[in-house]
Parts: sequence; structure tokens; C-alpha cells
Amino acid sequence: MSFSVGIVGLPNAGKSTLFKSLTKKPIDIASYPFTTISPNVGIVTIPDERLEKISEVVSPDKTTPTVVEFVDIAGLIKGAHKGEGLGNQFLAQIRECDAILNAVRAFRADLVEHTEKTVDPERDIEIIKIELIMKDMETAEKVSRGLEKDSKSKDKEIIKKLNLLKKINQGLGEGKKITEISLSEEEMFGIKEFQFLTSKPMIHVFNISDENPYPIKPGSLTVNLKYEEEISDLSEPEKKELGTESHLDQIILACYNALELITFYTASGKKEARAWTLKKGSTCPQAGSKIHSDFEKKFIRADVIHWDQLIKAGNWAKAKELGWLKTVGKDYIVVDGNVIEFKI
Ligand SMILES: Nc1nc2c(ncn2[C@@H]2O[C@H](COP(=O)(O)OP(=O)(O)O)[C@@H](O)[C@H]2O)c(=O)[nH]1
Ligand SMILES: [Mg+2]
Repeated sequence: MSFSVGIVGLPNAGKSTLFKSLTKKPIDIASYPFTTISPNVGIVTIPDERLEKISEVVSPDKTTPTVVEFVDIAGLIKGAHKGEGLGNQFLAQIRECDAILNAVRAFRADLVEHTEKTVDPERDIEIIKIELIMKDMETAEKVSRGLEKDSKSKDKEIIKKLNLLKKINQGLGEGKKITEISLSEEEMFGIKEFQFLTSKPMIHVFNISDENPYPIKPGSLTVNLKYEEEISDLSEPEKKELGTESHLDQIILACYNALELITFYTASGKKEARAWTLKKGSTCPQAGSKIHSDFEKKFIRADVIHWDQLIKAGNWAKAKELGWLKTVGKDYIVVDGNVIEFKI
């Protein structure tokens, strides 16, 4: 299963321009089991120098990077939570995503209309935030009403859930996103099933222009999306010749980090070197389940080496000979950069 990022933002912020640039690179779809194929869903490979280096030393028949799914979500405008614009339709699409990428307009262009008339990134961020919060409040209230109706008996678990929802609703009412409300790990787990929009990690990308740029807070992720689209057809050597580089990789990696994902690799055979995506803190059997659903149950042990050690050894057999492989059991927590051979 892959992770998905929903691109939101006000009309003409540059969502579709970003989506088009990101999804231009062709990828071998057959390697990934996907559920959704539609024009506004695209698969993007994660840039990974480590995999390239592993592939160089192992020289497998095939090298397969990990991917993230991007969804171009149209229709977010002021009042969307009440059904304005495409309203509820787009909100349902965001619910399906693991993270939200907010494209924020920071370019001035008289010919490109702005629904709020002026360029003001902070205001636009606030508009999007309020829409998501309002939708979450509606969800919290709806769920609470349902629970109250169903619970004729005074079920302890239900009372607990209702209190939690009350806490959530209060925080939302104060203008806080769920990620800004202080919740225990148990409470976060308790609300998972409701897929609240503001409980998802959110990344802001400021779409700037190179001339007359709008001033942006230092440290923000800024990119000229129109320019990105223009250069997205060029090859790497062509870009080099022009003295330009793409900033799309930064955006992709920011999403990957916001999702708290790590990468592990399989490269013990000659057939394939492959990168896999895993939630930080996962155990070795959970990593195995990414490869095959059976692996988690059938897991016995695994041989693990850190990627740079494998590079140093040159290949799997040599690493084994040198005694650099570590045998681990089912409690082993996978570390970013591990290369794993599962024993089932
Ligand atoms: N000048 C300028 N125009 C842009 C930029 N990014 C997008 N646009 C233009 O703004 C319009 C809307 O962009 P689009 O990506 O379709 O916005 P969306 O509504 O958020 O999907 C298009 O005509 C784009 O060419 C930019 O960085 N600078
Ligand atoms: Mg669009």
C-alpha cells in the first residue's frame, strides 16, 4: 500500500500546475499495487540516492524505488464545508489522503484571478484552515449524535469516546487544528477511525514568482510552480546546461518526512534492489508485511545490514562472509536505511 498526499489550495493557487509537474516522470506502474487510477491521481517516485548506490554495487536486473500518490483536489473555496463550490465532494477526497499539501499563492499576476482579489498567503492559509476545521467540527458533532442515539446503555467505552469528541470539538471551536490540540497517544488512537482532516500532517508550499516576489517567512518551502512546469520536460543534462534545477524533490521529500515514513531496502538477490516505505517505529514483521501480507504471520527472523555497510562490503554474500549481517527477531524496530533479508 502506498501513502497519498492530497493537494489543496484556493483556485488558481497552482495545484494543477504542481500536480502536472510532479507526475510527468514516467513510472513502471506494474511494480505497485494501486487501488485508484483516475486523472487526478498520480504516482510519484521518491528520490533516493541510497537506492541508486545500492543498485550500483549489487547491479540487480531491476531497481524499484518507493512511491507516493498525489491527488489534485479541486474545489476548496471559502464556505466549502457548507457545500460551496464542489464542497463535500472534495472534502471526502481529502479524508482518503494521509497528508495534505497546501499550495499557497504567493505570485502576483494580474491576469490570473484570485477569488479573494489580492495576493495574501497568510490569509489564504487561514481560509483553508478554517474550512478544514469547520468540516471536522461537523464530523465530530455528527459522530457524537450517532453515538448518543445508539448508546441506550451507559457503555463506558462510548462515554469515553463522547468525552474525547467533546474535547476535540472544544479545541476546534477555539480555532485549533487537531494536530494543535494536546492529545495523549491513546486519544489520538481513539479518533483515528473518524479520519479528521486537521489530524493529518500538512505541508505548505508557497508558489512564488521570481520577479516582484511576495515576501515569505524564512524557512518556508517556496517554489515557482509555473517555472517547474516549464522545465519538467527537460532532461537532467539539459537542466544543467541551463544552470537550473528543479525543486520538486524538496517538496516530495517534505511530504515523506511529514508522514513520518522511513525507507528500508531489499537487495540480497540479483533480481531486484528495492526501496520500501514504512511508518517510523515499525517492527521487522510489519516491514515484512509491506512485501507480502503473509510475511507478518510467517516471520521467523531476518538478516539486517545498514545500507552503507552493504556498499562497503560490495554485495550480500561478501557482507555475510565478513560477519556484518545482524540476525534479528520479531521485536526488532527497523531503522531508516536498513537492508533486510526476511526468513520465513
Ligand atoms: N504567473 C504565474 N502564474 C502561475 C503560477 N502558477 C500557476 N500559474 C497560473 O495560474 C493559473 C492557475 O493555475 P492552476 O495550477 O491551474 O491552479 P489551480 O486552480 O490551483 O489548479 C494557470 O493559468 C497557471 O498557469 C506562477 O507561479 N506564476
Ligand atoms: Mg486545478
